[in-house]
Amino acid sequence: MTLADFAKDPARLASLRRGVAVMKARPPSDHRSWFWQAATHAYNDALYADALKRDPKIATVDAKRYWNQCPHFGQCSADFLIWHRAFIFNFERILRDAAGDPALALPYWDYAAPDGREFPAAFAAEFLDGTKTPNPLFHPTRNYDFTNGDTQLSDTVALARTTMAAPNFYSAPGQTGFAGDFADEGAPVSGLIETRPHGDIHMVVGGWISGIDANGAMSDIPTAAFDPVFWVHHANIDRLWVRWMQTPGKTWGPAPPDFWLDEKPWVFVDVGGNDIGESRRFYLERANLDVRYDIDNPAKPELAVPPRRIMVGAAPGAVAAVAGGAMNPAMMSPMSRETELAAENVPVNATPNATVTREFGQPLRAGRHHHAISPGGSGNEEMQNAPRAMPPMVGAAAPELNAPQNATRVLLELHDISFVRAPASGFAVYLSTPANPEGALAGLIDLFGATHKDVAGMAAMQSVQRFDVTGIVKQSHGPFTVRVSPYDLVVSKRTPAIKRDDGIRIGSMKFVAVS
Ligand SMILES: [Cu+2]
Repeated sequence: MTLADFAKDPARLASLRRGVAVMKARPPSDHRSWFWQAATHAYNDALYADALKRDPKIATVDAKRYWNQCPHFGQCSADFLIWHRAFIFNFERILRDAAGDPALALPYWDYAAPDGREFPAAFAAEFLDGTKTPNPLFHPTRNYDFTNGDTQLSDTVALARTTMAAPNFYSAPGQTGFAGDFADEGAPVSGLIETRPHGDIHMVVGGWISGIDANGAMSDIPTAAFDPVFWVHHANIDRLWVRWMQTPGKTWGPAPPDFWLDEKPWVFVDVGGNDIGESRRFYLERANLDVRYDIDNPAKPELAVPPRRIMVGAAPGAVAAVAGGAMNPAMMSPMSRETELAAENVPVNATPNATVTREFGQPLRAGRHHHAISPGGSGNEEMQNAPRAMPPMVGAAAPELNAPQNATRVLLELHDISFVRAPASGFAVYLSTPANPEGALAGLIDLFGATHKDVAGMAAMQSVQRFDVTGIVKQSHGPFTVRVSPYDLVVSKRTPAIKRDDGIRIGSMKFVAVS
């Protein structure tokens, strides 16, 4: 049920608070503790050092196996929804057990509803109703202007219209999916829901805490799940997934292959202390987890999970025949090549007050800086049915660069994204041409997790984001202008919000053809 309704019942709210308080009081080496559950998502060295002081036994935990498991570190973007569903499912059982209340279910923070636009009051107060009793749902590092009610979510973020209107679950060439892509490991094209509302809400709640010169917990991956509001945020992300599935006219887009659906990539520790981890297919079908929402309606059929293509035990030759054209092209073609078409290495500084532009004056063409991801294959191994997106602009390609002739996708890559403070605005990227100066939306910059430098045990990764601009590039030869436009995460209820410059920098931009 919605958090707003849930919070109206004092007994329910007390049960949630009790569960969280009990978990927080458990030693971090206990898999049912707050630390363990949050670290399962991600954690940093400071949090670990603090936990070690309280409980030397955590040094014996197999951290590699159980912690830092969230798929925000270059795993394919299609794992975002599935992993987080499995994660909150297991968490909910531990919370219920800790509260001693079999009826307790995680409420969801419905930010699209009129009573969900502000930070939830039950989580905001440091102490309970004028007492000195700490509120277990409080977290000290949050964006104060938002949690004290000075600002509320903008329509853009709260309603996430483009995300909810997406026709495809998984990304198809030229069309970013609601849930991302199962073939984009390494440099993801984030799924629509992962950037908005998911990432936007993380940035709004966490923000930048000027008093301590640090990001709020929610705006940084390794600290996010330590804030209790993380769980009601992710419960809503899971519910929005269900709502999207109930909306008529939705399709899967490219269906993932069976081996991907049947893989069991993750392990969690359940309430009883046993390792569990089901297949992606298992978590995709929410009936398996008994995940139910008040928006459920048997009269509204949901988009069904694609049936298994191959019967177990079928002759090997049947695989190719049955799987045929339904698979994602990138997945079918391990020999895929990437060709750089144009690059701009002068950094762009994005500001909350104005759109900044970067011109790609020359029509895109295969340049000298090409690189192949893997040794090129013979013509037979290239996609047979690929849309021929690119021919006009690659006429001058060197002979070994025939790849763009049958390019399946054109990507706009933003490299080396960084910021000084967790940004108080979001940024949308548009691609415009002389014929369309307004430009078409390429995507939103996913600033939540743009940098990974503070995650325990992980080397700093250069952050790359990719936008599939195949559709836009197909319609024009350019020249292209990339526009980085700020949008409001929140609106102020009193004075106009101050637009803070957060030192957001995009190191370089590239157009890349994938074939
Ligand atoms: Cu999240």
